Amino acid sequence: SSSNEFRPLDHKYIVEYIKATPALRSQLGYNLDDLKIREVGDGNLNFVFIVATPSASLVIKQALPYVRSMGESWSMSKERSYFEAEALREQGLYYYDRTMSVIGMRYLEPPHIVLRKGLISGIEYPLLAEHMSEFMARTLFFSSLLHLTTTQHRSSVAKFCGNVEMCRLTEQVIFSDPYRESQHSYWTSPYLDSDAQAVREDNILKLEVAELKSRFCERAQALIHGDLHTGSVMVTRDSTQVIDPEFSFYGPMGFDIGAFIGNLFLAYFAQDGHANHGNDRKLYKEWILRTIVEIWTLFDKKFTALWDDSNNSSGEAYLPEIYNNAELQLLVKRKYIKDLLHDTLGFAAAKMIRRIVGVAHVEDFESITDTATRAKCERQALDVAKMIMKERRRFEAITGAVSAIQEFH
Ligand code: ADP
Ligand code: SR1
Ligand code: MG
Ligand code: MG
Ligand code: MG
Repeated sequence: SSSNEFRPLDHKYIVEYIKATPALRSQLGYNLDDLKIREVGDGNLNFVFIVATPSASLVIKQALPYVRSMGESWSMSKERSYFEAEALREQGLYYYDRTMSVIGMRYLEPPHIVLRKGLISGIEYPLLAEHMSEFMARTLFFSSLLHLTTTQHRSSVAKFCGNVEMCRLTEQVIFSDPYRESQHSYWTSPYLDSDAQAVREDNILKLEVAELKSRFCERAQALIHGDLHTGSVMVTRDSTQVIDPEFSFYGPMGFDIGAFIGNLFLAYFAQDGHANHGNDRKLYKEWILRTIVEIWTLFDKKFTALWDDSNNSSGEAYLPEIYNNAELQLLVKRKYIKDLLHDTLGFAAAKMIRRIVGVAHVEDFESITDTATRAKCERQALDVAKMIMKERRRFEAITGAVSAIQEFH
């Protein structure tokens, strides 16, 4: 079912809307007398309602034609929810109404929390690396030319190529605004005034960010999530669920892996600001770094295993008649993974920089109330990110990059 016209949901209208929508009614059971509704959106873009009866629940997410955190003056196509729904088809989408830009999906019940909040609280997630490496290896491999024919790949690229406004938002806030004067950018002032200026005056950094931007805009390597930071993952000790794929399109794989790892590095650098007398967070910082190494290592293993097992698949990137001996196949795989590591590190660094001197900051730092302490944490993260962006090609393995980061500060 779908509506005839667009209208923003509120606590009252959402009840009418659910009652008039059989797919949502049946999900909730037919007795809708005792509906509890809470708007819980804490992201930058959209409105998210948890809807529950005493025995059933669901989440309703609506995109309005602007960026929530910036207000109505920053317009943004509500068609973003179409791409989110398309990406969610494999992952528990209940319902989609294109006119209303409304998605109905599974409510990830407590004790699920947003990973970023868990990281701020210092909680270890023993299966996080296993689950996230599996998610990334599978989504990226199966949408790439290692699995698809060029015909299949092109038709899938075409399906997502309309997500233009979301890509343009990323181009602006990640690859442009931090490197120029921008009315929207801010940082912990006055502490980081000269650091922000240094970013805008760093020629080598600008050369590197141009290369990353070109990869983001020009390389349709796989169907990526497009906003895979630690606020886009909900977790318990045993469960890891990726949400919020409204930025999805065919782009470089390293953009997703880098988003996730870069945000783990931000969580790492914020820990000193969350330390207190009871807990210096030293062991927790080590856990974060181990998790970063494990994510990459497991990703490499799982991705390579999918590739090894794909002998009879239709992937057309490396035709078996040409890549016809074990030595060459190994060379090709090692090169692919190494290039991907360098992309991943570059995008991770770009994601870190934008969260410190750009428009949308992260709670990891924003929740550090002492400004001098926050600035110190942010400066360390910024300096490391600049180093990683410039030096990324010299790292042969993730362990080298992580060691360099530990030695750098
Ligand atoms: P935005 O696009 O605005 O960032 P998100 O999809 O990230 O919106 O959702 C915002 C918040 O709503 C999340 O941080 C989370 O707290 C909550 N949320 C979103 N989807 C679900 C879900 N399926 N189950 C439970 N909570 C959710
Ligand atoms: C105005 S920038 C808003 C940011 O929030 C989204 O989740 C993306 O990360 C985007 O860059
Ligand atoms: Mg979000
Ligand atoms: Mg979002
Ligand atoms: Mg990010």
